[in-house]
Amino acid sequence: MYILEGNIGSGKSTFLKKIAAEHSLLKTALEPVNIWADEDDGKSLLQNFYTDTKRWALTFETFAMQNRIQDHLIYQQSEQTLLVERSIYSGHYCFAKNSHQSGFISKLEWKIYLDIFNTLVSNTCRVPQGFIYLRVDPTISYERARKRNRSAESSIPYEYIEHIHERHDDFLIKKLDISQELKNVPVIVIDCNDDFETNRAVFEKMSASILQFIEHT
Ligand code: TTP
Ligand code: MG
Repeated sequence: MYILEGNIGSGKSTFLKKIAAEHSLLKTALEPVNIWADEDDGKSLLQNFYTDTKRWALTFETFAMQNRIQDHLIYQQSEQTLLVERSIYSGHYCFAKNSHQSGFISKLEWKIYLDIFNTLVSNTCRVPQGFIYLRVDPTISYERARKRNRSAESSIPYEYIEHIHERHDDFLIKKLDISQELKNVPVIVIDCNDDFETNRAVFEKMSASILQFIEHT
């Protein structure tokens, strides 16, 4: 299993859809964002998170963790090469950690969340074969997320995108505060500032690097 990581709006879903259309042997899985964007009682969990962050951060991060672990357990059984959008690791090291550092999750809530994370993840999940980090300038991911126009995300502040960008760099480039086992997982960093949705040459260059990485790790 290989994991495609990157900020909100960096282009992960766009890349997975394009590569799946061209490489039928490569199995891909999109992030289950629909579950969080489902509108029950008029508001989705994602919308609640962005409009009343302190109230909803722990609920959102815990539910997202549960969803990601459930998927990870299925993916790690697969014998095919799988390319998956986001993971329990970015959910934890980028999003939940950011919610804690930004004060959206209190010290007590963080302790509860960490207890659940450490017990479940260390006992059930195997680290992936590699991480593919689609790295973009936060101003670009902000613009792409706005262009995509997911209704629950209309209130995302630019500052949040900037923080999530820093958390991705901490996790995948600086490898800050992560376990040795995770540090040993190879990471390829792909600069995705240039538009690859419409520019064929840019897409081909990035897919060649990613396919080569998968072949050699
Ligand atoms: P997505 O592929 O939806 O971004 P993502 O999957 O990384 O985001 P999330 O973390 O929320 O899952 O791309 C966001 C938007 O940007 C989409 O409308 C397509 C547009 N886009 C471009 O215009 N040019 C590009 O080169 C890319 C990659 C995306
Ligand atoms: Mg996506």
